[in-house]
Amino acid sequence: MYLTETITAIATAVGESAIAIVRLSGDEALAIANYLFTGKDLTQVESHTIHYGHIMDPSTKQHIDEVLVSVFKAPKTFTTEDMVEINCHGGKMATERVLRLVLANGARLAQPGEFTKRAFLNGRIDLAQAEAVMDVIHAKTEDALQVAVGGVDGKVSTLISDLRGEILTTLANIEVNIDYPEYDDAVEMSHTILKPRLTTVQQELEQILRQAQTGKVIRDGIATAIVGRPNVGKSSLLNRLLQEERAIVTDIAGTTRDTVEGTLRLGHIILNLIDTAGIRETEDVVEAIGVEKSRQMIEQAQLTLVVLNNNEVLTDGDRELLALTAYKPRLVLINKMDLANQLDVEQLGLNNQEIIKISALEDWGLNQLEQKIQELFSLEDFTTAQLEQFVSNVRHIGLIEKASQSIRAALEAIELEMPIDLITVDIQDAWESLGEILGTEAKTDLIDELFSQFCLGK
Ligand SMILES: Nc1nc2c(ncn2[C@@H]2O[C@H](COP(=O)(O)OP(=O)(O)OP(=O)(O)O)[C@@H](O)[C@H]2O)c(=O)[nH]1
Ligand SMILES: [Mg+2]
Repeated sequence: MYLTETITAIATAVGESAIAIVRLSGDEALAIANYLFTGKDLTQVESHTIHYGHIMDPSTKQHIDEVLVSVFKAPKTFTTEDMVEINCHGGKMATERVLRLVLANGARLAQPGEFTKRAFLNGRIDLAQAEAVMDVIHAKTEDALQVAVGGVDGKVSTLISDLRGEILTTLANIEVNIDYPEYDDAVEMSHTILKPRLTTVQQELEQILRQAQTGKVIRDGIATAIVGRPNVGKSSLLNRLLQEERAIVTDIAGTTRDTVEGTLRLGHIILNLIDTAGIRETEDVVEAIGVEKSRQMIEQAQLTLVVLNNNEVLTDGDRELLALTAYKPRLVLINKMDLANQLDVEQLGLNNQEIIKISALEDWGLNQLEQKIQELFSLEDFTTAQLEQFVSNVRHIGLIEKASQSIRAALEAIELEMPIDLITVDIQDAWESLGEILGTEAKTDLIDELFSQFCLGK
């Protein structure tokens, strides 16, 4: 019989806690745990039961910890293998000694994500579900959690599988026609029949992509860069929004050298705020690196907050920043409204909708800013049930876009009345792209890469 290596890891966070769990999975899991356990014979107990006892060092007969051991027998387990979870007292020492004993007696240390990887490789969950496990761990809001849980439950997988099913049926019908052109029963896959079918698939893909925009915002938040010349009050704004003194504020221009980050929750939306170094020409090497980074941030941000100073006249630096951000989602904040007006707003030549007047020092105008941001990223209305079907993972979104392009190419080929077997190639591409989401077509290095991003013990 082929033996799977038994893997182990501490599945709980490092540090002192009430309980810490050492997890084992594999053919030897029960035997190893039983060898170290004083209490019932774990190899004889029912599956899915918990047992009280001690972990004992077999060489010294010393009790290491008082524990509860959960026994899960294959195949109805997370990994589909035999699994044991040893619930130790949460001290770092006791837990590590238990882990060391498990390692010394036949198990090897699991790689990050290896338990979930086994669940995938053993066919209990597909790749999209495995990735959603990680999203559950990382979820920062209730909405994000709901999206992730839907993923683990396989709601997204079902959506994708159903679409693949529709595509496969179409492909199969075409094959029958090509192989048995004289076979009358096979649906004639003429252009006229293919077109409405593929159009439906295309509409479904587009609907998924539309909702994915919302899903992605809920899952990852919006990368929001705060930019402006030195001393206009960027860091003051960040601190106000986060309601804590996150960034250093002084009246010295060039205070912020590196980016400072923080998350702000606005209703369904999470803003990942990034305060940047004030942009200007500078001889200072450290500051210059910061300035370069700020420029990159403008590139990467999904939303830019350009901060201007009401108490100064408009400069070339301001104009440059406004030009740099003109074609991206942005809001222009005129700060220091509590001071005398020097800035000529008319000179900006901007739409009033884009401009918000604030005072970071006296804390006003920020409600209006928050309102504007919510309008800008107004999320489609959705129910909790829909939330669970939202695709939110960038890898999945990319593959759905690819599938959508292939179907569009097929539809164009139909318009051009190309031969059906050529159209088939595009339809097959779409089927394969969707398969990559579920992992049916995934390559080994992609799988290794994805699971390496997991936590230890998951
Ligand atoms: N009067 C007034 N002063 C402000 C306001 N916002 C910020 N300041 C002051 O402006 C100075 C610069 O503020 P910062 O928040 O450090 O400015 P910054 O844009 O982050 O500056 P750099 O990091 O150097 O680019 C500090 O003395 C702040 O107290 C405001 O709304 N009104
Ligand atoms: Mg600053």
